[in-house]
Amino acid sequence: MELIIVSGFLGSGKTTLLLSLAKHYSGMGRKVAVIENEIGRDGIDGELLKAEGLNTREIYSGCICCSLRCDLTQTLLELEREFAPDIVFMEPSGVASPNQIRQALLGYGGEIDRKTMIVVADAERLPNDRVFSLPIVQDGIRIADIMAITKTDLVDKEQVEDLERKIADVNADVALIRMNVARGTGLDGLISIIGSCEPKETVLEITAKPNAVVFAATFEMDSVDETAIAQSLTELSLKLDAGVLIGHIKAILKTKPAGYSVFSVTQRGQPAVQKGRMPSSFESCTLTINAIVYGMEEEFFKTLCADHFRVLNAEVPA
Ligand SMILES: Nc1nc2c(ncn2[C@@H]2O[C@H](COP(=O)(O)OP(=O)(O)OP(=O)(O)O)[C@@H](O)[C@H]2O)c(=O)[nH]1
Ligand SMILES: [Mg+2]
Repeated sequence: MELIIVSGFLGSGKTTLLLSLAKHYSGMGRKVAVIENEIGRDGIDGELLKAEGLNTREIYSGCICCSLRCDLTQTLLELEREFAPDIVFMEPSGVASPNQIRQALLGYGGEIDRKTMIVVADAERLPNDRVFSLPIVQDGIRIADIMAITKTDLVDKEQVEDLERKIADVNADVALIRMNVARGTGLDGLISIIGSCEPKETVLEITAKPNAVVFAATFEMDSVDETAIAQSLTELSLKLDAGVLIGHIKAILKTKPAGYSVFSVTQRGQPAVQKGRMPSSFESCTLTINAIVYGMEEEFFKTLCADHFRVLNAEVPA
């Protein structure tokens, strides 16, 4: 069994990339499974990947190392026993350091032939010094086997080159690949690097401490207005002080019978990026929101979010 970890800063494009890779390998006849490590009780990325037909397990241990280790090893063992995949993709939550994931896998008793650590680097936000210097980002660069530089379509070439230089200053050995994941640019190159690279087993002594704050909630929706939801996520980003660093403000609308739409805001004031397929009619619908930021007091952020989303014609859970 091969394990491919797709790690990286919040909102950098991990799930989008993982989905493309998983579809590629299952299209080649490989048996693929996914482990999603999410924040909050109701997953967003896991729901999306399941809706896309992938065999997906979710773990909600956040980034507390010992519970993450137990849940991760148990889920891997279960997958091995019940499904015997050729490849397991794992997406750690954007607040779990990739170093912690590697530590959590030390001493795993099952059979993993190869562990590749891909760290996703968002060309739009990573050059920002405040993001680049976060311990979690520095850890990722230092232990990555491959860095996939995403969102190269949103910035000019100089910014990408600049980011590549900054990354090389921290880790000169890491393999770099430029990507526009939405379009599939760079995917073949990445697959070829995955096939040829020799993964390392480095574990750093210092593990980045997460200091992000999280608001996670699921609402039952009486009616659905996708435009209002998209606008609401952008408006929330604008209520945050300029000093607050947005990790990812995201949401999934999920209907019964099957259908979904996902929304994503990664910058202050950004119009939400929306993807998915909502059916024309449905029996019921839930909205799961997951907002993670750096630089705010937790209770204040949670209250701000709960008050903000109350207007969405939704039943706010206690
Ligand atoms: N333009 C562009 N958008 C991208 C690219 N890769 C990802 N995105 C967008 O970036 C947003 C965040 O992508 P996700 O895949 O959800 O990011 P993530 O790292 O899984 O986010 P978390 O799990 O919340 O940390 C989505 O709106 C994606 O469509 C890219 O290469 N180009
Ligand atoms: Mg994700």
